[in-house]
Amino acid sequence: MSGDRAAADVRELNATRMKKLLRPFECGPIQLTGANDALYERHLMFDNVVDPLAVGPRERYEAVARSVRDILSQRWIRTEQTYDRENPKRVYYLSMEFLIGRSLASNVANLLLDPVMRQFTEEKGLDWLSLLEQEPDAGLGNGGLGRLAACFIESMATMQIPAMGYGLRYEYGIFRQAIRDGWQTEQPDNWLRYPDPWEVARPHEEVEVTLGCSFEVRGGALVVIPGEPSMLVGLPYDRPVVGYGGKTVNTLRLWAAAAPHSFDFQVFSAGDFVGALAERLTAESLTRVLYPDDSTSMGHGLRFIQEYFLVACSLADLVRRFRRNNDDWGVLPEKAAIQLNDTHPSLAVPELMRILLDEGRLGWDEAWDITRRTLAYTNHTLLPEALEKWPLRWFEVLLPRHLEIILEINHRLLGDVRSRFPHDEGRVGRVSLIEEGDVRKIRMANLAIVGSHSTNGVAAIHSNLLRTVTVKDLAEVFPERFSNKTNGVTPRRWLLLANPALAATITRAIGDGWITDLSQLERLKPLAGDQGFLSEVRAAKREAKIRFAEWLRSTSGVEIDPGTIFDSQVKRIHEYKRQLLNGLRVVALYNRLRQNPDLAMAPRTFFFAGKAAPAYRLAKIVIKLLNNLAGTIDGDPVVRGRMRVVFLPDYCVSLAEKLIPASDVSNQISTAGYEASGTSNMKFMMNGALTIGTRDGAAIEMSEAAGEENFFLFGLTADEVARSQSWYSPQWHYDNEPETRSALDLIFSGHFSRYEPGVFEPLRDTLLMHGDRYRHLADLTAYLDADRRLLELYADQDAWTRKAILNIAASGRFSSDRSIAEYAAEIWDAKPCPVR
Ligand code: 26W
Repeated sequence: MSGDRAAADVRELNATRMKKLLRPFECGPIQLTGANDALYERHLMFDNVVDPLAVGPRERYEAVARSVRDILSQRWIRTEQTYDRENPKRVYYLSMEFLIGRSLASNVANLLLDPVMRQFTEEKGLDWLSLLEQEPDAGLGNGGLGRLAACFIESMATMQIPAMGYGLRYEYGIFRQAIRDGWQTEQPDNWLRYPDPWEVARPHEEVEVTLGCSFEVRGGALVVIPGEPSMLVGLPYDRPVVGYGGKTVNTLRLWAAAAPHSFDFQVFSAGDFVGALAERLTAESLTRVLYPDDSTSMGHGLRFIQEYFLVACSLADLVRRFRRNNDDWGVLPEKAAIQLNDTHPSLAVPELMRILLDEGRLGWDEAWDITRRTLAYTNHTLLPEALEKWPLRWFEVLLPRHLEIILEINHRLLGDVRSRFPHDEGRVGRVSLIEEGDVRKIRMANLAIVGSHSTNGVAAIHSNLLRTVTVKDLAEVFPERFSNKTNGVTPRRWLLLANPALAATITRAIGDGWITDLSQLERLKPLAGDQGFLSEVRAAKREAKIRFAEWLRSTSGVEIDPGTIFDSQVKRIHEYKRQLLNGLRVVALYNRLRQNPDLAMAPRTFFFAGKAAPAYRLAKIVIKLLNNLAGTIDGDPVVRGRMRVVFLPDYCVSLAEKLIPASDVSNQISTAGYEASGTSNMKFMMNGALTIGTRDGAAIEMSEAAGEENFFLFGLTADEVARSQSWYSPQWHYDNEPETRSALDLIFSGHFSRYEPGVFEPLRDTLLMHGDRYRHLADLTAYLDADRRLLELYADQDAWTRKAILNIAASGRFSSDRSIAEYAAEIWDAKPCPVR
């Protein structure tokens, strides 16, 4: 059989498998028996030991959540029993972040309990929406990578794949952002202050983790005591992951660090009882807080230990489960697929080797073969400063055995490369797991690629750049390992739950099959010409906008007009995402209105939301600028009613769920080649927003799916950006483009910072003085041009809505069910295991 033929067969097989995985299943409602009747009252009274009439809203939320958990617990147990009995290949998704947000509404919806809940809350006189607001977001992630993990585990449960998420139970999630005088301030996110009804501690499944040294946290800094091996305990806390239809309830297992029970108080017989207890606190401090950096690897020792802790706990746990049902180590790759969410858990490579070599007593070659066939790696960023590299010295102190293994892997790798690419020492240096220099470092991406059978990027352009630029030399050594898996988002949370009006409109038109088979949205395409459907979709958007305006008014007092265009950019604040470019657009439009108050321009509300890493100075100045734009423009009578700028503080999953359905315009304006995929772009598209953006990340595939004529694309391509070093001159744009110049002049004249002279000077420096790596000014004119086209279209409401419908209809590919079907068929070889 020819190679082409074989590849075609594999593709066909994968396609059939994927069809099976995606097949919608029949799912009847959960039976509510008499036993469930009084669940709520019982929880209210016995959990709180209080007169049910005297409880507050938090207790009511907890009692409702616990009742829902009671209802799903049988399915949860049954799910694990089924897996245990049938011993299928399991998928383990290892991630330092799971940005899951709230659970009550999504669990109720996925259990198909909505009608029951409606009746129940009515009977009890409860207000469902305010009940939901009682639940804090589980903000166990920074941004896209963490939210992707949350969408993926939901899809895997819906598709009945025997999967488990492994992460850390941070006591404090991503900080809460408040804006003071326009500046970001950070507050601790104490999301576990009250007992969390969704988590179940599993003390009998705790695991032990050994480190090559002891450590303490003093004044927030890590103090390592070398040469004194120490032990930590990982306590699992399980959270249910309810699949749509409620048939499968998988588990998200989060590890909390603790000191061992056998903690040696004898050592402190000198009488330092209090000191000994303080040490216990040190162990617990390991999972205290999520590192709030996305896209810079800051090299904190505590983060390094966190990463090892996640890996050690999760592998010990899954290996223990594997050994219960299998006594041959050799079948591990047939029973477990471990997906590494970025390099953060890539210590899994030496850890699995250590287990197989030292505990399994296997030889190197067999251990290596098993390790590689079990592990797979997903890359989420090309930014060089985000690629993790840990000092070799840290391995010497903390993980000496792992270092030994890594050095042996490297020795064999370099030997191989030398024999396959003779006289190419440059390549040898670049593929090496070790970066030489003053401080020798381990390149975690190289380790993950070499130690696994699969490396994927998260959108077509990203996977190509990864393979042909970022890790080119390694990709030429192992070309067959590289593939693309374009991201997706769960339509249950991001359409069904977040946008009830549009979801109902869609269901009326094409039935509800789309909920588990989003490709069915294609059937909306012909309806883009149907006047009745057009007005229904328009009404749904209007409803979402009113709902959002109402929520904003009641929670913050800010009044916005649902009659204006809602134009949003929501995501982490980062130079490459170019919120600053959007700010320049806003200033340019503001200038147009100031110069010509009679200008016909549809009134617009510009929304911004997003957090900056606390140490990212420039990103914080961008937040300050956006807030000052809001303040000045709001106070300017000339533009009143024509444009507003609103910075929504504390961007989180729950805010996204409210704003995205209400948005008309989605800004996806990263410097081309920098945004690996983006996922909010997909959520906006599903919710009928039109995208104005650059040809970057998954937006490229989105525009291909919808047709470029239904997108507002502009700006440099990734190729052009890559080759722009030679010609890019910010000063040229300033000198030759009147709108660019007047926008910059207005900002640096102090118009938006009357009492804060010089606050924005650092922005002038990055935009004009230092060659601006992110090419803001190269794209501003094109952005304004695309914006003009967008406003023209908006003037024709039917034409606008038609394009919105064509976008919705083309968004089916961007369901995380499709992504997961691809991972399952092409990386994991995992199949559904229906719960019986
Ligand atoms: C070590 C510090 C650190 C922490 C997080 C470095 C890098 C990260 C992530 C890789 C950043 C991230 O969230 N990347 C985003 O991943 C999404 C899911 O694949 C993509 O959609 C986004 O484009 C990408 O920026």
